[in-house]
Amino acid sequence: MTDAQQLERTLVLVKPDGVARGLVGEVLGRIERKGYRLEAIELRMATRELLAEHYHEHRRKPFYEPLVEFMLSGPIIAVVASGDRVIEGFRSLAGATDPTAAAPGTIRGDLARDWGVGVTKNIVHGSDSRESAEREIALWFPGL
Ligand code: DAT
Ligand code: MG
Repeated sequence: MTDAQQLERTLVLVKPDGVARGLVGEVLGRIERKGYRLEAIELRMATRELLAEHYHEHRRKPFYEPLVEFMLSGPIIAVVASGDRVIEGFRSLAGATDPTAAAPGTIRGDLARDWGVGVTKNIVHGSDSRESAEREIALWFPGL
């Protein structure tokens, strides 16, 4: 297998808490300093329909409705980043889902905590597999 076969794209979202707190530059800077390439960036409001597709796997979970309401609470930065093993690499930069438990040095570990609303406000989303990445990129950036 050649290195070229590991070249991937991932969908990153800076969630409404990250945008509201002025952390867009911080998140994008970490992606760039790690050496990944930014392929597309857009500031936009999500819609209920888009989030229903994006979070389809979580639709029956108890946190689904609060999660969707949170994701609709303000603008989001949607990003496509590329690089070798970027899907795994960005998940590593992001840290664990629960920001209280996320390791220091990670985006969530350094910049987020439990604000009394559980683990919902954790600043970023990153695709978790090649299949999810391609599905999510097609949702947020049709035609890219
Ligand atoms: P990740 O974003 O780390 O991939 P996930 O896909 O399991 O995590 O969940 C999607 C988002 O849903 C997550 O970023 C925050 C929210 N979430 C997950 N588990 C939760 C829980 N137990 N309570 C509240 N929100 C939760
Ligand atoms: Mg996930």
